[in-house]
Amino acid sequence: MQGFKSHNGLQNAVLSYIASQKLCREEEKSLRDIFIALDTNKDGFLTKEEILAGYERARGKSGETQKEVDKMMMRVDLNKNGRVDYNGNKINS
Ligand SMILES: [Ca+2]
Repeated sequence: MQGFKSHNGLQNAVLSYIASQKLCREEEKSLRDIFIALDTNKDGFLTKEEILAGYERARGKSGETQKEVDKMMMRVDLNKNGRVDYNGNKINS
């Protein structure tokens, strides 16, 4: 999975995608690629489980991984529905 090598890269990508809706086309495409790669059931949303699975593919399984994903979801899951919407240009909030 190219572009998905370090968890910092992933976390920054997800957080910056949420934080800024004004990405250039190339940035948006590469972030969407990451989201799409993580969205294993292809429903247009990333659940915590899917993000965690992506982390574990990149880094291996550990308690730390779980904690980091928990933390990240608290920041990106703005409406607390347990998932991140990457369809369209706006994140649900
Ligand atoms: Ca999904």
